[in-house]
Amino acid sequence: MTLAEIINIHEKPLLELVFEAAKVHREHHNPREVQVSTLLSIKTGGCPEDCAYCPQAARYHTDVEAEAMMTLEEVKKSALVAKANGSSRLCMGAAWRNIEDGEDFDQVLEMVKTVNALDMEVCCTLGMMTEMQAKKLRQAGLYAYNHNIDSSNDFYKEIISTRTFDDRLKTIENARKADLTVCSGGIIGMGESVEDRCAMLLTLAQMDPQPESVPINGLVAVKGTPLEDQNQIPIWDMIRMVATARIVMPKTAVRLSAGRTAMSVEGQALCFMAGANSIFSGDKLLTTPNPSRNVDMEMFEILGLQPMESFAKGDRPADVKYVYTDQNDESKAIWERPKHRLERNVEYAKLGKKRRNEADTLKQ
Ligand code: SAM
Ligand code: DTB
Ligand code: SF4
Repeated sequence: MTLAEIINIHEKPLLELVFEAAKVHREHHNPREVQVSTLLSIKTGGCPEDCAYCPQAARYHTDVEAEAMMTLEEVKKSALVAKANGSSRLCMGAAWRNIEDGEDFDQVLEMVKTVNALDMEVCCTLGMMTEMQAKKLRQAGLYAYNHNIDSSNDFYKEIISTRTFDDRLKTIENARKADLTVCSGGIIGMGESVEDRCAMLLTLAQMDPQPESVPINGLVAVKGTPLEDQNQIPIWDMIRMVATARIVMPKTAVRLSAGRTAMSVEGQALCFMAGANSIFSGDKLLTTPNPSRNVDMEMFEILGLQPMESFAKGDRPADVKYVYTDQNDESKAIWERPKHRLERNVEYAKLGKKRRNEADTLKQ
């Protein structure tokens, strides 16, 4: 597969593209079933990275405050609610650059065990991860690891400077070495070109094996981030992206992810037609709004869709043979720490501070 081939697919007349994607979808999936995941932010805000889209980056002045990690009890309660509401997967997110061994990680391992025991698929998105950390998560019962490549290798440098595209690929490799399923996708609407979008799909499609799930996020432009003024992407862009992902990754679960509050039911219907077969459910993503469960259930009813059972695509993680401890950890990672160097973000952070100072003065 080449970039030119993917661009060719992406640029087909829209209805031909949707029709072709719908055919591929029906060959590999039950078109009535949609996998439903619930997101849970177990550690919100205060992140040291400079991802230009992210409301949780400490350096931007958004409404998100840094919070302490959730307790095991809180996680269990949220998981039970998610399960009762028809979610087959709980995805726990932390605003970390990478996993650090220690108390917090041990607590996450307990969370994973607890949710796995509820017969739910457990997914985590905790930033960069070593092979040993991945194996410990797997041993605790983790089913999937989410780590997005976010955009093309080229455009990545425009939105994040505190880590590299290759760092992202390395973590995905580590998840694979631990026998975890991989969830990796990206965001559209950050100012990238069609070529960047297709290059992102090419990187994902060339992974061997291809990711089991690929989230396609429409940028949620959050006030206080450098991307706050980005225009909402037209629904047609989302449909094209979903359809192209479906054609180049026929077996993957293509997840219609962030940005659904701005999409009509008709728009989402075309995305499902074009091969989307997963969503995030619940009125909150990690920190931003998402359609409520009732709104989504009404949409499912209208479209004749139903939520998928847990582990429909694979076995529940069985007990693994080995016990991974720090003693047998030969893979301690020293992640590269490129300097923060995105001029636009530096300027923006300054502007944010100025704005905050102005607001503070007004309050006095
Ligand atoms: N800190 C970890 C990391 O970066 O991998 C995990 C959490 S991070 C919030 C997970 C993903 O959420 C990001 O990779 C990005 O694709 C997505 N995301 C974050 N902010 C977003 C926004 N404003 N709009 C759309 N997607 C967003
Ligand atoms: C993914 O691709 N999208 C989800 C999940 N994986 C972790 C996160 C979307 C976050 C949107 C912004 C927020 O709510 O903070
Ligand atoms: Fe941190 Fe992840 Fe947000 Fe980047 S996307 S600022 S790494 S929480």
